[in-house]
Amino acid sequence: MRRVWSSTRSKWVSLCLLLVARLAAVLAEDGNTADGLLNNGDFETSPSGGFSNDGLGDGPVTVPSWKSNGTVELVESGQKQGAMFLIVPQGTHAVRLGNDAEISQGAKVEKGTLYSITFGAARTCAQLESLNVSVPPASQTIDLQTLYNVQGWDSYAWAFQAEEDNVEVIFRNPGMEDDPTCGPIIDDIAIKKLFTPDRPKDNAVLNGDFEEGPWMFRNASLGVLLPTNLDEETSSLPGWIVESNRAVRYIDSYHFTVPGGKRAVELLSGKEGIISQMVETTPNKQYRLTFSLGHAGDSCKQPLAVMAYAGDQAQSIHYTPNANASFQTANLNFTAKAERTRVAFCSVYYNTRSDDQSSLCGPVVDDVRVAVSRSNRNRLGGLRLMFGLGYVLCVLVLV
Ligand SMILES: [Ca+2]
Ligand SMILES: [Ca+2]
Repeated sequence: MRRVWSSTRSKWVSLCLLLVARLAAVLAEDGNTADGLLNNGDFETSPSGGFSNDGLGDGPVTVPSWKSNGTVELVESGQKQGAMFLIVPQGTHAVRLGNDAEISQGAKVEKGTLYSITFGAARTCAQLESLNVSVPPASQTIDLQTLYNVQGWDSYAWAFQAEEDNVEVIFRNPGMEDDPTCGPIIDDIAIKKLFTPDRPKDNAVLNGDFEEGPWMFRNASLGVLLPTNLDEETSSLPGWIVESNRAVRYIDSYHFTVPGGKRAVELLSGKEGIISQMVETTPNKQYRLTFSLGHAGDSCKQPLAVMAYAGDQAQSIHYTPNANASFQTANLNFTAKAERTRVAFCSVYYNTRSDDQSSLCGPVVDDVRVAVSRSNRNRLGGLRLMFGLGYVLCVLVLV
């Protein structure tokens, strides 16, 4: 009896040991920073001495999980600066960066992999406010001048290719204002590992359905702005670049109307917000660009229209409101002139929301496809049929 018990126990012990070993292996393999909020990325963790309510601190404050340098201040919702209420994008706390101040946090990533950082930012009192986000050596300064919505803050995304396994995510205010406390407020900082989807067989467009993109918080309802990014290798929206000086908005189906799947792009600010992609084509072949054109369900004032570009063709297409559908399918035929053809979209108008009269909005684009046009295929099919018939005839004649 005792022997049976002891053998059962030893079996359990070995099973437990195996499980522990497996768990340790899994943890060692995957110690990488998980997708989502960085440690205390929402700045809601209380510092050891508690949140101080007295506004300006003396020198750097301790922000749990972050290293800080310069005038960094934890701000609280309801806090005022002069007559102005400070904006806290999410929850009740956020961080403000004074002149040349920065905060940083280490992240474990995979060398050679593309990541996107999503963060919320609001302006305070500076005239030319901007925010530098970097994962050295990659760095980008994002202009916070344009207010895209009346909430007073926005979410932005920025992507980088990891050059090391351990990187430092840094946010810095590059500004130099007379009032050192005038600087951007940041909040809700998240990271996401990006995948470049495979190019479908019958579509030359990569990520044409926009399903792969930056981190979006499930409870955040403003979408994520994609600022200027000319490098297709490091785009938060794999395959696409934002080639204009203003941003386009990445939207989700939880808070907006999206033609297909869970994600799409809302074009803002007329020709100042352009997304584009270079697609592979065969010169002199005829192609058809097809896409979904719709509204985002955000009370955007009509009319909505896009300018679609494919090679040397350009066409403006108006969205026709239809009670039964939130989008329509549009297309544009073109003949490829080179092995790479530029496909691009921008809004024809400067639209704003009808409820607040000032938040920027615009037409929604989704499910972008570039395929050899049917007439071309039919012609090819016809040629093939002719050759086939000719071959059969030849064989018959010879026999
Ligand atoms: Ca917060
Ligand atoms: Ca989609």
